[in-house]
Amino acid sequence: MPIHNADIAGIFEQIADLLEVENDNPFRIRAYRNAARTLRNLGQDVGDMVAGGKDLTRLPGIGKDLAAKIEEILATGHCRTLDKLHKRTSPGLSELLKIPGLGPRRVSALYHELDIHTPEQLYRAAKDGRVRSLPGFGEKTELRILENIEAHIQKDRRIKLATAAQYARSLVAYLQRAEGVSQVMVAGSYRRCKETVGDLDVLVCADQGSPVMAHLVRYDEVAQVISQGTTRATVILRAGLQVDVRVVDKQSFGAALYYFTGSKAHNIEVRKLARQRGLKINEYGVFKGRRRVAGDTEASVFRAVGLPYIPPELRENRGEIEAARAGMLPRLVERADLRGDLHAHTRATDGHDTLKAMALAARSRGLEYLAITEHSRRLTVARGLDPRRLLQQMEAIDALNENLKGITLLKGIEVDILEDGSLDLPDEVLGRLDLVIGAVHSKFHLSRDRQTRRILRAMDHPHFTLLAHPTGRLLLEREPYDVDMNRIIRHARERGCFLELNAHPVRLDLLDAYCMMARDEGVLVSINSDAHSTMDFDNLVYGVGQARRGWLEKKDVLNTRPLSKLRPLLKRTM
Ligand code: DGT
Ligand code: CA
Ligand code: CA
Repeated sequence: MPIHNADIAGIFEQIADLLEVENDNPFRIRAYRNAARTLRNLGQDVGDMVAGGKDLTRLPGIGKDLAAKIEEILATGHCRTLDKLHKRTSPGLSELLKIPGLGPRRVSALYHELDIHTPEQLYRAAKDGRVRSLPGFGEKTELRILENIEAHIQKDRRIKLATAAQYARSLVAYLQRAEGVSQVMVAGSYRRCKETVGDLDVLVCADQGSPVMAHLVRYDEVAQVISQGTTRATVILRAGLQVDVRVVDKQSFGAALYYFTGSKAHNIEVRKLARQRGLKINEYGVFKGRRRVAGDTEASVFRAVGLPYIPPELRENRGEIEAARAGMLPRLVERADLRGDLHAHTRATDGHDTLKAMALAARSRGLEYLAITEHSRRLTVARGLDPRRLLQQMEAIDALNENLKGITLLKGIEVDILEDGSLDLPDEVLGRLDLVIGAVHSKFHLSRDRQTRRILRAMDHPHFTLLAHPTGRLLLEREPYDVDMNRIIRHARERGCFLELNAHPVRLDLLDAYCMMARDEGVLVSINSDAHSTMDFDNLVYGVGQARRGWLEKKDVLNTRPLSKLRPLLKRTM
């Protein structure tokens, strides 16, 4: 892993925060913060500078001591000063600093005045009303702290879908090897493709439960067995993920799969339907009196209650049951429907692979076009392109397209939307591209109205094609910025531009509810990988899962079009 300026800046900021919590010398603290700022604004990688023998002390705010620390971090990935601080302070303090609304100054007050070291202690103190009396806090702050800690603790218990998938795949493969097992499926929120999952609900089809349970608890990754019976067990994996495993026989497998896929709200509604027909549904089957009428497959369960099959991603009781009864279920988009990808980076900025490697990787994933959309100059941490470097890349793409077979590279940019809604590159450059993706990468905390108007203004730009990761949220890390998505979507329709559904597992942004809103307004959504390496094209499947949760069909997705149909859509007429 290369170490970027932002990584080093992050380490310096952590040092400054912890020193501030300890009430250390203010000048020392400020020195670390200044150095961090210098690094974040630097136009080139300090790693390259050091490799090229450049003198770091000529950078603003970097003296001998900090230059040595930068070199230490570049060489070892660590900074001993931070390691020492971590050893000296309780690990809870770093946790506290991560809670939104708690800067180092507040954490310091909590630590010194109330002896609070962890989020849990703070939670109790806030509940007891002990926090409001501290200078600089007050009742409102206390309440906000409570909410933020609740969210923070909650977040820690859920994990991202793509992370869960890694554990799920190996566990399924392992369980399949147990004696007498014919099928293993993961149900629950995982199967519904929710962006985060609380635990894994695994169903195993076998006649005998005990051998499966014995096999399960011998799994290398199992850290703790919470409970173990003959047909069900709950274990915790080393990664901290809880897994519920149930063994069912063939005739109940479909009913169990249906029941444990949920969601609970969906199940409850369908159970009502069954009751109206004099039927009873449970995890063993569908019953009329004591007679089983369905349950070996999920389809048989739906049939018994008079419904067509409803895909798992729709089972949230958000209108899918009514739609199913009316024969109006959407035909959800599938991964195989994607013909191209409109957002990718290369080594020219913060990607890891060359143009050609990215093109070949996209082709090997069945794509027929790939837009190269590097960051623009404003994003210095990513070594964003200025006009000169962008024009160079455009030439390289033209040359490569001459020789590539089976895939076409499109010329694009992921241009920063500046605070006033203008774009970070001149019109005459943008006008020469096949598409322009606009992205917000700064000033996340503008008021709702200003943030919304900033984006609307960017869309007014004649060359604007596509709004990248529309809410800016990072799953479990950063809340979405406050925007009026309804207005943005209506504006996109008026201006003839599109919204991205960024498929990166940390983003999955557009959110499912906004996918529906876009569909209702007739605004096409582009499911993009935002690939920074050749492997990232595999993430498209998570974007498709999210789109399916948002009820999108093939026709609602921009990049299901073949290139010939796409090109005219990218040409803005308004
Ligand atoms: P998660 O784990 O929080 O991401 O969400 P789920 O949906 O996987 O929830 P979980 O693991 O508690 O339960 C798995 C499924 O089991 C749930 O989606 C539906 C079913 N289920 C659980 N409890 C009940 C219940 O009380 N009634 C009904 N009808 N179904 C339930
Ligand atoms: Ca679950
Ligand atoms: Ca569960």
